[in-house]
Amino acid sequence: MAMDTSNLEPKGIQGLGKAIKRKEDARFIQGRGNYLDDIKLPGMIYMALVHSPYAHAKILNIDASEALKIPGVKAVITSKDLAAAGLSWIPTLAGDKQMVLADGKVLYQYQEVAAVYAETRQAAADGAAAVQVEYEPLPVVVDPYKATAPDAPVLREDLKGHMTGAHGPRRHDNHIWTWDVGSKDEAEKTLEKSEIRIKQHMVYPRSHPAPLEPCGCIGDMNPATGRLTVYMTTQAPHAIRTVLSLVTKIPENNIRVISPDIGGGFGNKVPVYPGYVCAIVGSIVLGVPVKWIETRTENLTTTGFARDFHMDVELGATKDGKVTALKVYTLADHGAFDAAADPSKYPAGLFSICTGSYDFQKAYAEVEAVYTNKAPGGVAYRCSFRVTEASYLIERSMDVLAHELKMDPAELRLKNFIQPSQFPYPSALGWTYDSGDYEKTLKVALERIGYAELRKEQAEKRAKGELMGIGISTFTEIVGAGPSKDFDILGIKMFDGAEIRVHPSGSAIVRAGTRHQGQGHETTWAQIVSEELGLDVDKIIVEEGDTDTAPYGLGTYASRSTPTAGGAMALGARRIREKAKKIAAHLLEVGESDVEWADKKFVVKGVPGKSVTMNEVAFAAYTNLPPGMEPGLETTYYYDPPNLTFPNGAYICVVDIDKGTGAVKVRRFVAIDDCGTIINPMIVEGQVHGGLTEGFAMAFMQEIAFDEQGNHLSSNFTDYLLPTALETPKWETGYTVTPSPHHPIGAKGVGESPTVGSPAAYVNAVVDALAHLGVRHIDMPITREKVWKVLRQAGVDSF
Ligand code: MCN
Ligand code: CUN
Repeated sequence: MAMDTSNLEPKGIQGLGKAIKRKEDARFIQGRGNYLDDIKLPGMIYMALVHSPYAHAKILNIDASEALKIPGVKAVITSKDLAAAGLSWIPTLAGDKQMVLADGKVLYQYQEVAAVYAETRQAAADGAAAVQVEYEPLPVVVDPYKATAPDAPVLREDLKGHMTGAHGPRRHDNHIWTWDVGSKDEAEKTLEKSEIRIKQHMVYPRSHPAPLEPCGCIGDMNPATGRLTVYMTTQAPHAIRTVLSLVTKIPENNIRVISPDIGGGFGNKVPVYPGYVCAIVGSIVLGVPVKWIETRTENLTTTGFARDFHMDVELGATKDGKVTALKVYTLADHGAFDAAADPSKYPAGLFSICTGSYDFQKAYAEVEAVYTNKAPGGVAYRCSFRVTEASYLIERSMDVLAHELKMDPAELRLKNFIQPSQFPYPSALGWTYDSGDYEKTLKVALERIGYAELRKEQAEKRAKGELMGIGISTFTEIVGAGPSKDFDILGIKMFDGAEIRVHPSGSAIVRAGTRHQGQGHETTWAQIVSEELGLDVDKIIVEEGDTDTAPYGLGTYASRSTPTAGGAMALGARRIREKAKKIAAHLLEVGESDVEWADKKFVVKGVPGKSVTMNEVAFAAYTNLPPGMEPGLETTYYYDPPNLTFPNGAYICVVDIDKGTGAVKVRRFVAIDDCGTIINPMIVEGQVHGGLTEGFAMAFMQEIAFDEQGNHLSSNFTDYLLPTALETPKWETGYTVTPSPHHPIGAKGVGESPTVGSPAAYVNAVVDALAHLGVRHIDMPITREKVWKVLRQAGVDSF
């Protein structure tokens, strides 16, 4: 069979807006990716973890003697051993601290209790199974509301009696922090005066990113040189290096973090997990490389949970549908440790974007985070750090209001959108939206789906007793974590670096501090540089993920790569172009002011035939320079964006519901996104398809659930469902382009928009289909069983 080599054919200069195939796919589709588990180092041993069967229990004794008898088992460590190294607890990115291995008690089912090191993976697993742990069960709190009760069991004994936490005063023993924004007084007064007032409780259930590749780490301490190399599935290698250095006191230049190819991150690979720490500690102590890689169950039960937001919203409006005020109270279930990766200034993440696309003059939001007997939560899943919850809240609320007003939900939105003339728009909760044309984006979506005809069809179907619904979500995202004045990780300011080196023969290597996990940076960064420098896109290699070579950067999450590193690429390339221009003038034997950059070459003004290409300039940069000029053509550019970017979109979903079974079929889904200038339309399309599919899964299929004893009910893929091609709808996508005025190429992030924006569209569609039966809200996941119950309660006949 002939190999498809179209990806390897010369592409020439392919700048912004070109739908070229992903450069990285050539290696992925040929099985030549280099993922963590592909890495095998000489003398490497393996680690497995012992997990707690209880959600809350005292540890009376840990006996490793049987484990140590298993052939190949080299060592077993517990919290006590880590304490000797000062590593039994580690700081979390959210300002809390977290046990590495259970210290005296366990706080959630599957919590890591001991680490076993062995010559083979199998021996490590056998060793872990043979460790005997004696537990004394304690009362369990799973419901976050119960965790706030005065008689609730105290989970974090280390904090007992602490009246102040990382982010202010604590209200009760399971309280983490309360964060609020906006004026409560003004919002309440306005609500009282409002002609219409709606209230709604809604839950965004706990979910999990479940990337194809689970998390893993190889610690490789070289006892001869004192140099520690860490291969880690991480979305933020530099931040990890700095934190590792601060925690272990190993000088940062003696730590190299390599994040190899990553099989999906989706936020799951942002936090620091106990397994990482134990693999590194094992290597330091044993002097050999130690590999740890999760099983699927470990991934689903112990790492990176998201959502679990329990929200109460109040929204005021005039009788003719102008919104007046928004007030939100949220109880956030963060599990046993506050491990969220929220920047310190915003403990509730970017939830304060909850006024959405609408011109609210008054707003107030309060988020209270509590501990429960669940794995650390509040972490990321394609969320822009709580924007998913905020967007769901406001988009669902607008539909509840439309229902109350008996107004069309599209009309209600059009009436309340922030207008193009209002940008830069200061929101009531403190953001400055950069740009957008919400009305246009919605109108494109309405037109594309044929909204008016669908409403007619719906009325006809309703008359016949058939169930059809149309759901709209016109969300505003906030992405790009930077600028450094507002954001830091444990004090490390958030900006991003790009290094560009142009070689004499006109090829280049480009490096960034971001780390893609499937997003296509090897292609899009090359396209930005190709656009700015006029170099062939396939002659630009992009490298990320090795802290020894990449410039410092804060990593890839919060759809920040394009807003930050993308900006650094463009500005770095422009800086190179300034020098190149001087060389071009020298080659063309004219003054610099006579040269202009036109059509991706340097041209003598007014003499179109007289020009030099960047390839020629690159060669001259090493061979034929103007007198006194430093040789070479390269730069490192650190870009600290002035603001975040605010992508938006208008999504419309059409569903048909089977009266008998409660099955919901998504008939159509139109997604119009606006992420400003598009670098690669094919990649953006892929991002949108993936995100819409994940949103679909959350809306209809997924929930990380627990029973009252804290038993995890979603620990594998038969209980936590992933959508396949069979249930996934056909997506209809489109774009409007409102460039970001402050971004060097006008681009906004897009990676999370579809997961942020789509859940409300699905739920709104289902509720719309059932609204005439008195249904106002259904919490996700909207399973067949839930809909079936609603239908039977409403007295709907099955046939
Ligand atoms: N892009 C573009 N034009 C734009 C915006 C983006 O061509 N106007 C391109 C970018 O250059 C990049 C991709 O689209 O190649 C996504 O860009 P961006 O929105 O900047 O997001 P990041 O690269 O920072 O990726 C992070 C984002 C997040 S936070 C999650 S979670 C998520 C997502 O990306 N995880 C993913 N998409 C994912 N896609 C895959 N395949 N795997 C994951 O783990
Ligand atoms: Cu919120 S998940 Mo992504 O930011 O890595």
